[in-house]
Amino acid sequence: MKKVFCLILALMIMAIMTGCAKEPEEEPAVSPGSVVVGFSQLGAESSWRIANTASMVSAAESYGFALMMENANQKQELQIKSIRSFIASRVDVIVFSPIVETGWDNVLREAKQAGIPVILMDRMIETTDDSLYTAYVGADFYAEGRKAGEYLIKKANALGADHLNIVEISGTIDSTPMRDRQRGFMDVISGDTRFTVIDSISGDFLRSKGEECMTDLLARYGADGIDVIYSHNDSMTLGALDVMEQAGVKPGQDIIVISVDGEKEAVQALKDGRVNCIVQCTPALGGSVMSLIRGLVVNQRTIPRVTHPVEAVFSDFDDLTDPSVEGF
Ligand code: GYE
Repeated sequence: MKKVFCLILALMIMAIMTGCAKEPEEEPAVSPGSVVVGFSQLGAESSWRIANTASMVSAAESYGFALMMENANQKQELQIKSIRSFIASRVDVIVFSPIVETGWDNVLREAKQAGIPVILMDRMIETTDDSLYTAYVGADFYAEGRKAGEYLIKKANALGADHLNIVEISGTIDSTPMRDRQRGFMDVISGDTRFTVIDSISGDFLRSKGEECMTDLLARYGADGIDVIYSHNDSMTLGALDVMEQAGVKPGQDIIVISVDGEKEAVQALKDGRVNCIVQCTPALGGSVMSLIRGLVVNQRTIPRVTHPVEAVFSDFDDLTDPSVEGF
């Protein structure tokens, strides 16, 4: 009898304790600023990047986290330096958007030794040691590349085209979006003999380089030699549109233009018929990142390893007056 009583008592105490340990999901369990997030942004190369930085700043603010943010101006050395300074400052978590995929193991080992978790935001790294980061939040760039290829097949079918020459204006060499947008696109179109990729040059995700690339391409092949432009982001696309129009070429009609991102100016160009397809890539990743940080640092929970946002495709096959066709 005594034993049964003790057991019931123990169970009651456990129930009370677990009840107390549970925290409501939505309530911040910390005082404002007591969680410090070190964030290394890679640069300010595009409208996408600027919107992404703004998303991180406003999400950190609404979660009550202190954000130590540094911008690396497109230089990997500066990102490594920032990460080292976050380690020295003993931040609670490090978030960074790696400019390229390789070369991070040493600095991430230092973060691991210091017991500071790392969340990759937007881009991935290539490493043999998966314990060097806790989670990745960002787009599925391979899927984006595939969507671009699938659009092109649909377009070629609709036009009844028997052969199309494609030029690719790629993003920053060896970055995840560059590698995977290319791979996804090629995997979809390469078995189809109607398509030839005649050239691929990098515009580093910059509008100014998009202009330069387009100038080179027109000089090399002439407008008649190019049927399709596949550009890895809107900033480069917008630069290329300017150059085409100055040369008397009608983008969207004379040349099929496929782009990625979905910034306002590009979505407008799609509505105006100067772009044919935009594969959406959202820069609004701040909310997901901060929510993971709360789970990991504040509530000490295991967090999902990979989080991909849901993304759409907008194209000239859609009703572009639909209010969901909107840029950031
Ligand atoms: O598409 C481009 C930016 O990594 C998803 O980087 C990002 C890419 C984005 O500069 O505009």
